[in-house]
Amino acid sequence: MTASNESVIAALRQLVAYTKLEDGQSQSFRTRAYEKAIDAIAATSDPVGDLSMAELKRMDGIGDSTARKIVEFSSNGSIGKVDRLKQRFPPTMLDLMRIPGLGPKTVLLLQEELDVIDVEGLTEAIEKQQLRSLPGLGAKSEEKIANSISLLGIHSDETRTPIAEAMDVAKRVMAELDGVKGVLRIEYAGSLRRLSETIGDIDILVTAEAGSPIVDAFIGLPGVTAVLGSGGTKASVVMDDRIQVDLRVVPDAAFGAALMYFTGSKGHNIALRQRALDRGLTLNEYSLSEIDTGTIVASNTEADIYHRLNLRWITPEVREDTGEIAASGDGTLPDPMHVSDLRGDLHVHTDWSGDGRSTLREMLDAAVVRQLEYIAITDHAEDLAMNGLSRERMLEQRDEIHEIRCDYPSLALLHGAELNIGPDGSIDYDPEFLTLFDFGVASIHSHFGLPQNEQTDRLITAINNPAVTVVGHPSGRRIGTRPGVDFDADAVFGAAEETNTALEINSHLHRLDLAATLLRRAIETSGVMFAISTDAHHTSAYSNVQWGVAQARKGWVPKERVINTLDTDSFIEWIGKKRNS
Ligand code: DGT
Ligand code: CA
Ligand code: CA
Ligand code: ZN
Repeated sequence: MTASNESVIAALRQLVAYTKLEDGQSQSFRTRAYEKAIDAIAATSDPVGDLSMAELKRMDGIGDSTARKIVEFSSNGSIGKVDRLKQRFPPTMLDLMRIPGLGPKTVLLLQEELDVIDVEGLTEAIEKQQLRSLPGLGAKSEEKIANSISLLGIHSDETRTPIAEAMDVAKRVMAELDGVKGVLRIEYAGSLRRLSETIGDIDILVTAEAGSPIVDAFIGLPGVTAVLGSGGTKASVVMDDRIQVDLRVVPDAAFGAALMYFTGSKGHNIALRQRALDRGLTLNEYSLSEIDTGTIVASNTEADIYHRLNLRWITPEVREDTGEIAASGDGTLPDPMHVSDLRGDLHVHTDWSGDGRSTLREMLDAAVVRQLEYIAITDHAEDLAMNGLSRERMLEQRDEIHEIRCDYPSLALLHGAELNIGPDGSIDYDPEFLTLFDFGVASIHSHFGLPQNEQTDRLITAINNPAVTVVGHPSGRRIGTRPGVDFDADAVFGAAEETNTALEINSHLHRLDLAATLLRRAIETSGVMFAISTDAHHTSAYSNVQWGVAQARKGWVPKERVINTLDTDSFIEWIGKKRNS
């Protein structure tokens, strides 16, 4: 069986992580080469597991040594270098590298000097004040690391995984299982399907023809590091020493009922079961049926079951037992948004930014393929260290955009920038220079630890700036590694509403920013508008918009509250309200 692209990417990601440890630094020419190859594979639909060395090397972004490793993985299911490095560095050391303030160098030092290889050991070492004596560290870094651990709630018995990582694993498992003989349908369920921020375990549902070797294939997948149990119709494994995956094989006719049951949440299931009982029906993972006669009234699709309970189908993201059943019953649950509702992307980088990886033309070509009607190019402004553009570069980019505009007649092309919100709420450049931009996203990229009142003032100052059309990833959080800034949500929503400044829903799975609870609060208590943006740094990242839209659904955000669902003229008119006031 050919290795799926998802598996190849996962193997290369592991290679990157272990190479960082081997090198003792977070970036090197080797890790950059692997990362370039990951981008290249993410951008192609061709199965790279089928390609020869020579064919791989012909792909843009894949060099000799990476090609060799891909071929090795395709034929052996593992990469020798990774296997060797795993002997030196236990996988728990990768968990340590995820803690803010802990780079590969420090993690190596912890292992060498203190024999610390996991979070538990690290917590102990901090308690004994052992970190401060290590070269390059001090009492201050010790405190900072202790703080990260407690803020993030990471401790030894905490095994939840950030959704971005869990989703990668799930996609990879599904891509592999797709090739197994007799498999009919595959879907992920559980908290992952509900778009929870962190995932306890991944739940995969499969329907298959009789005799399909699905369970055996599952427990033998590349990346399985332990089999926790397996039977005729279910199995549980651990992938990459990191996350549990549960497989359920269900009858095809019961797929809807099973998907609904295993999607949960448990609270949603219990409330629905009560609703069924009230109607003389019983609901379980096999069907909705009559209590008296046992006759099945619905089982094939989720929609059939909801309809039979006098409800419209409820999108998985809101199935948290927080009022969605009543709201669906009385018609107040917003219609779930779809990717096709969006007409533009308002936060897009190119390789003009230090961290952008596709050219302007590549980004625009891909936008046309995605049938976008408008786009704001928002490369980093000058205050962002390393990656930002000087005034001169911004002016050059403005000229380039002006020149190529006529090559993209179907696309309204805005020249914007991603401005940096300083600790006092000020932004890059000066007011006069800022008027050159058609559009501005302003984001927090530093000073995450200020107290709430300062963060609130900071955001409101930026919101009051006429150059700021959208506040990008407003909390600045990175799920599992950095808590967002603490701000008075109602004050910020109010200021944004009043000034016609939109708040971003950032589509990266490691951000999903704003959080769903804040979105829901904003919708209920204010008239603030949102922009669902990809913040793409590569053409392959446009597809992340599916997560931004899912996050909007999870926050009960109706289409009418999202500025990039507007047609081009209405959109330009909307941004003009602030710019021209
Ligand atoms: P997780 O894995 O902690 O992130 O959260 P879930 O929601 O994926 O939970 P999990 O994997 O234990 O179970 C998957 C779904 O199966 C859950 O969302 C609802 C359903 N389920 C599991 N146990 C029960 C139960 O005891 N009663 C009911 N009604 N549903 C259950
Ligand atoms: Ca689960
Ligand atoms: Ca489970
Ligand atoms: Zn950005």
